[in-house]
Amino acid sequence: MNESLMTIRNAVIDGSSKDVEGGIGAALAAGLAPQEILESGLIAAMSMVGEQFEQGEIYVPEMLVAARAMQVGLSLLKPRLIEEGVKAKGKVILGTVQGDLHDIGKNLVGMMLQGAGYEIIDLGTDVPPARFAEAVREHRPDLLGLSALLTTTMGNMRDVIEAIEDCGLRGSVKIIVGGAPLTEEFARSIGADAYGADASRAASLARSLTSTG
Ligand code: B1M
Repeated sequence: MNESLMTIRNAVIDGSSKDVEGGIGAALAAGLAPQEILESGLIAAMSMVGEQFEQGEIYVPEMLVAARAMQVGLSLLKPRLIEEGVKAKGKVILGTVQGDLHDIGKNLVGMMLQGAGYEIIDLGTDVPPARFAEAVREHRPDLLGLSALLTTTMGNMRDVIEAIEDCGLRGSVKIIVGGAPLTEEFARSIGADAYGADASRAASLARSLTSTG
């Protein structure tokens, strides 16, 4: 594997933002594609961090510094990833559901959608159902994207969809859900329009759900 990708992985795992920055600079200078740096460097490192956490080798503080280093890497790659963005194809509201603070995947989905030409309104993390419904009423988006990383919070997606139904707005917006514990079947069971397994799938789903042709 390319040496700079190794540097990036180790730097994320060690929580060293400075080395992530150096590694990404080196990888770009070596001509690696931003998508490859993202997948084989940053995302690969994060799944190793997850495994170490699961095995009790590291704890929440280490996971947090790794996440910060990953965010630094994402912000460096962001301009490259959205470079191809053209004029807005539609409006998307994004958020992580109530009780859940994980936002790296959601941010990545936001970047990919921005790169695909969508205007993004990001409500952040730990967003209550009423806040989602209020934002849909206010902004009238084409799409609503919900993220959840915990088995204990994924059920809150159903509450968001119900809140939007209760306001009579369900017919006006397509809903994509995603996050590591979700499945296609779960998405269907809560009445979402689509399940995005990853950020690039979310972008292609957005394109097909909003295409008029
Ligand atoms: Co947490 N955490 N965490 N964590 N964390 C997980 C999710 C966990 C799987 C770790 C583990 O045990 N192996 C586990 C969940 C277990 C479960 O429920 N099954 C877990 C736990 C238990 C917890 C705490 C409860 C720990 C504790 O306090 N004891 C706690 C909960 C806090 C809370 O939310 N209330 C907690 C806290 C944290 C930190 C704050 C330390 C930090 C988050 C920092 C941040 O996000 N700003 C953190 C991290 C970093 C992780 C892991 C290691 C990495 C998550 C990540 O960013 N992955 C994670 C383990 C893992 O996932 N391997 C873990 C990289 C990211 C690019 O992937 O988010 O999956 P992901 O997003 C993907 C897809 O899922 C998809 O596309 C993305 C990119 O392709 N996707 C969508 C996501 N949203 C989408 C939306 C879409 C479409 C696709 O459409 C709208």
